[in-house]
Parts: sequence; C-alpha cells; structure tokens
Amino acid sequence: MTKNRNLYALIEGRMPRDPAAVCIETPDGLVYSYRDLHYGSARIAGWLASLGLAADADGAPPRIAVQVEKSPEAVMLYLAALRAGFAYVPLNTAYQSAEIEYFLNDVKPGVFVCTPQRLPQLAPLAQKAGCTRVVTLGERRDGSLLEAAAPFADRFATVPRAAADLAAILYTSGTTGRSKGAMLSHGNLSSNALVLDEFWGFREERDAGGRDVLLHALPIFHVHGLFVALHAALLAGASIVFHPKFDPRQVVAALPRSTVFMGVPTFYTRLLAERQFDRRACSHMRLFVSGSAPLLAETFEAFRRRTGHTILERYGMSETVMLVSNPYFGAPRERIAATVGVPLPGVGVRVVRDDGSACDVGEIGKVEVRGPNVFSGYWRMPEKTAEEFTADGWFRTGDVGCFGGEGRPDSYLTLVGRSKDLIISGGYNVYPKEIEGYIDALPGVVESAVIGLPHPDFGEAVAAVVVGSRDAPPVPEAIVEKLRGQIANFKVPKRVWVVDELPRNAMGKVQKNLLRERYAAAFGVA
Ligand code: MCA
Repeated sequence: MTKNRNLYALIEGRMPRDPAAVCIETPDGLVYSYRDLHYGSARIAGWLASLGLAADADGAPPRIAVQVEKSPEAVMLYLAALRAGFAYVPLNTAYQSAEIEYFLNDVKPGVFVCTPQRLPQLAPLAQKAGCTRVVTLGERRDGSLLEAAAPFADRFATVPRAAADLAAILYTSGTTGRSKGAMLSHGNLSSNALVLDEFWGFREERDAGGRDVLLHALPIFHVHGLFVALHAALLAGASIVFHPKFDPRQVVAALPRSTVFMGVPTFYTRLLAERQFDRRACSHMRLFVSGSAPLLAETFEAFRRRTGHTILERYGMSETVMLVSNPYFGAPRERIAATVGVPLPGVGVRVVRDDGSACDVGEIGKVEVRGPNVFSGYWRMPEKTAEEFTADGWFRTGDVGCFGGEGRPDSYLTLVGRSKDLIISGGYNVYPKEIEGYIDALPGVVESAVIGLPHPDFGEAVAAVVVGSRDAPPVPEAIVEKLRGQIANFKVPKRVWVVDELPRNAMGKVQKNLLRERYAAAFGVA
C-alpha cells in the first residue's frame, strides 16, 4: 500500500509517544493534550465524512470554508478537514458580508462554518452559494458544529491523499481586485513543514531532549499562523501557548516559559514599546521569527540590543509557503538585517531581468521560485495561473530584489520592492485595486488612487487620494464611514484626501509614486 501523503498522516506519525502530552494551553487555563486534538478532530472528521459530499467532476475534493474566531476547536476543525480529505478554506475574521459572498460563490464549499453571531447574516449567502451545510463554532466550545460531531467516534481513519492532492485554498487578493484562491497541496504543506523542522532547529531541540514551547499569537486564517507556526509545533510534538490574539503584555508574560515565537513586524515594534519586555523575559527563548512584511533594520537592531536575541527574518507567500530564510544555525551575525536570508533547502530562487535572463549578483530584478513548496495555481483561474508561471515552470512572485550586493553574501536575498501594486499593512496584504473599486462606486467620486504610506505601527497604512465631482465633492469622513460598512477594517484607508486631479504620466497612468512622496509624512514617519 503506498504511503498516505495526507498531511495529517505526517502530523499523527510525529505525535509524542505520551498521548497525554500537552498540545495546546490557553491563557484562561484550558489544556488540550495531543490525544484531545486527535480525538476531537476525529469526531469532526467523522461528521464531515457522514455528509457524503463527492468530489467535483474535475476531481477537486469538497471544500469547507471557515470564518471563526481563533480557538483550539478551530484547530481541531482544520485538522478534521485534512483527515476527511476536504480542502480547507480559512477566511479572515475581519471580512464583511460582501467579501464573504464573493468567496462562497467562488469556492463553492459544501460546508461553511461561521461564528454563532454571524449566522443570521451569512447563512442566506452560504445557502445561495449552494452550501450543503452551514454550522457554527463559537469561542467557548459552543456552536452547532461540535454538537453535530459529538456522536461520532473519537477514532477516524485519515483518508488517503497523494502529495499533489489539494489540502487548502488560501485567498490572496488580486492586483486586479478579484481575490485569487491559492491552491496548496498536502505535499506543499508537508515538504515545507519538514524543511522548517530541520532549518529552524526543531529537530535539533528534540534530539537534545528538549521540548519546544511555541508562543502562538497569530491569526490562524493565513499561512503564517495556520501553517508555518502550527505545523512547526505539531511536527515537533511541541506544546503551544495559544493566545486568541496578539496582546503585547500577555506575550511578555508568557515568554519566560516559551522557546519559540513567530510574528509580523508590528508584533515586534509593539513588544519593544513594552517596558517589561527585556532580556530577562526572553531568557528561555531560543528563536524569534519575523515575516509577512519587511522588518525594518532599526527594529532588528533595537530588538537585539534590548533582548540579546537576533530575530530570524524569513520570506514567504500564500502561493509558496516559506521560500527563503535567514539561518538558524551558525553565529547570530549570519542573520543579516533587511535581508530575508538564503533559499530554503530544495527551493530554487532566481532573480531575473525583464527578458528572463539571470541578474548578476547585486543586480536588482524580479524574484522567481520553483520547488515542492510552490502551489499548483489559482482556484478556477487557469489563465491567471498561466500568467504567473514562466515557460520553464518558475512562479513569478511579483517581488523585486537581488542576491548579494552592498557587502552581503552572494547567497543572501534582499527584497527591495514589488512589481505589483500591493500594500502590506500590519502583515495583511491589501490590494489597492480592490479598494479603488469600492471608492469609485461611491456617489460624488470621479476616481481614486489607493496607496501605502509609512506607518509607525503597521509598517504601511492604507491611504486614498480621491478626485471628487465638481458639483458634489465627497467628504473624506463620509468615504471612510461608507467603506467601514463594506470591507474588512484593516483595508479601510486611515487617511483620505480629496483633490482636483491625480498626477499622470505621459501614458496617462496615475503616478502613485508622486502621491506616496506627497503624503509620505502623513503618519508621522519621516
Ligand atoms: C487591525 N487594524 C489594522 C490592522 N489590524 N489596520 C491596519 N492593518 C492591520 N493589520 C485596525 C483595526 O481596523 C482597528 O481599527 C484597529 O487597528 C485596532 O484593531 P484590532 O483588531 O484591535 O487590531 P490589533 O489587534 O491591534 O491588530 C493588529 C495586529 C493584526 C495584531 C498587527 O493586524 C495581526 O494580527 N496581524 C497579523 C497578520 C498576519 O497573520 N499576517 C500573515 C499573513 P478600527 O478600530 O478603526 O476598526 S501573510 C502570510 O501568511 C505570508 C504567507 C507570510 O509570509 O507569512
């Protein structure tokens, strides 16, 4: 019988010998063992399997879309989806009805799980999108999902999956405004988790008889918190201190009994703002990882001065999971500020010119990647997928960078920008085109340009420059209020300017770089 490449089979095979070993503990004192997760996910998987949902005609497995608050039961739900062979589709809890409606009609899930509070609003949208079942999961082990799963056995035979089979669909907004579903396979997730287990010292820690404690404060609806952090802990048989959301004071209090922490740069700047965050608080830690957005060199240096720890910055994407990382092993000085380090073992990374030829060391070009971590494409978007891959099968990341240069080792990659219109705010990707679409539809708006501006807390903040109609120009506050009712809060511009016209180049293209220069100091970052 060929080996079952279902990701859960790998996780199960790595569970601690003692099933009573702690897996998750919450700040309010709840403790879940590995056996609790194994049994709890079995019951939910049993319920999912009982629905008898068939694969699509093209072989795509049934999908389960999930918009619930972070909880240990939400982790069990994710593991159950893997075990039952569903494609798991996590959705940001900040998304509002219009966004959810789009995702449901795009991915056509057989099952939709939402919070009890949002059921009245979202159930009709899910039914209209053809969902067979809509159930709820609250933050206190409440909701109809667990009731439905309760009668099922706490054993479940994980369904066989090949490495290439679909395991999850992660929506990443599209430069054209329509979100794209990045299709990640069991093999993408397993291969990346196994590489990081080695590269970030989890295996070494186990072999030395240690037991890692991951301090988990990220959301679990994105790659960073759901795959990179969670899989690392589960494959290491580690215990997880599981915070419902990032709170710097709670993190500082939990650090003394933790060994690994992963976060976006905003996490680190906020920790540095905490007086009690010091060397002593971090004395038990072995690894701080940063990603999802660029980490400023001054944050990197301030962190090292304050704690004695050198943050390990890495580079990933929803389409490729992790692709490049600063080294864990070797001297801390080998982690170099403002670089993302070296390609992970087994991952090919190249920097090319517009004609596709390879850039020289130090020469800036487009970053492309190939490897077992790279997704198969975007859900139901074959043409878009084809555009994003080169003829020889490399994925175009849309990022711009160079290897080496400026005294850096030739093997180190530095990201210097993006060839596509993208804002990364507090670690979330925001695509201006999507926001411009909403603003342009408002009364009194002729056109708009959405840009990212330097922000002391979120790194970049969303801002909008709007051309109003002469007779009834819009009021900035009214634009913001309207958008609050339509899109996720982190996408809503934090500043809006109404102007007579937008700067354009000879081709008539809006010069967003001039707008970024004009408003650069809007949030007080020089
Ligand atoms: C919250 N707000 C934000 C953001 N988050 N505004 C801009 N950008 C944000 N990221 C706003 C809210 O709208 C609210 O405004 C106010 O800030 C406070 O809201 P709250 O929810 O309390 O915010 P917070 O708790 O302070 O959240 C900030 C945060 C959060 C902790 C940095 O954004 C976060 O957890 N970010 C992590 C994102 C992440 O996991 N990224 C990984 C995806 P108002 O009151 O006006 O509504 S990228 C990825 O996975 C790739 C593959 C990778 O490489 O890792």
